[in-house]
Amino acid sequence: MLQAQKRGLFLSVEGTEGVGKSTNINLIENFLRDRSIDLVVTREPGGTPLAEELREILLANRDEAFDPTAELLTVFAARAQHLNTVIEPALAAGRWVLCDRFTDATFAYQGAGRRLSQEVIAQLEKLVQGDRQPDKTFLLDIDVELGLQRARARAELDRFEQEQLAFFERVRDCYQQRAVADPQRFVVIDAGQTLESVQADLLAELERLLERVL
Ligand code: Z5A
Repeated sequence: MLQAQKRGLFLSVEGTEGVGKSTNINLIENFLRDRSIDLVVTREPGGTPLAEELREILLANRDEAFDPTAELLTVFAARAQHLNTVIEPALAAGRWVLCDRFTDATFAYQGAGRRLSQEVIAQLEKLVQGDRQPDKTFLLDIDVELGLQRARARAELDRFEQEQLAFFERVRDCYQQRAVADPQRFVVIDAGQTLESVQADLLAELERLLERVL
């Protein structure tokens, strides 16, 4: 159940590479601020100085291979810091939180992508988050090759973006499965459309959300 009056609402945005997350998070932020919603915009991995340092470690290209379990634990270490010092206090103060990625990304990238156990990830999720979940998750869904073309045209590739197509296909499948399994939380947006159409869909979903919670 959405409970905007008592606590803030926790929104997350997810998707594979080149899906247009940053572009569309700006749109969501502007939309909510225009309606005078007290909002914290943040991201994972990151969102605090310490967690941002862990993000740099996670994304950096280096010669030494990053052990997948070490990667998983680093993601959750950053999340614990972020959740306990930024997200939970904001929600408790009645503020809304708009987070660029959250634990769905861990199930998708470390679970499906790196082939780590979804069960182990669920145990870490419980340890770090208890029952805390985003109230709404906007999944921007795109054909993997199209997304990679967009990401490659944009900037130098980080450690994740250098993975092979099959890795991102697994990541996308996992996101889609999670959305099917939890249709109340997920809103799936076709991000392969023109930016205007993507944004029109997003705005329509946001209007619907606000009608329900305000
Ligand atoms: N990661 C993980 O492994 N496990 C975890 O638990 C978490 C994260 C939380 C960093 O994430 C990495 O962390 C991520 C997974 C891992 N892997 N990677 N890489 P990130 O979210 O910070 O990085 P990102 O995926 O690159 O997100 P981004 O910066 O928001 O990029 P984007 O989705 O591609 O968005 P964009 O920059 O707005 O759009 C890309 C380009 O496409 C840009 O030039 C736009 O102008 C263009 N664009 C956007 N929409 C359209 C449409 N509709 N048509 C045409 N062109 C468009």
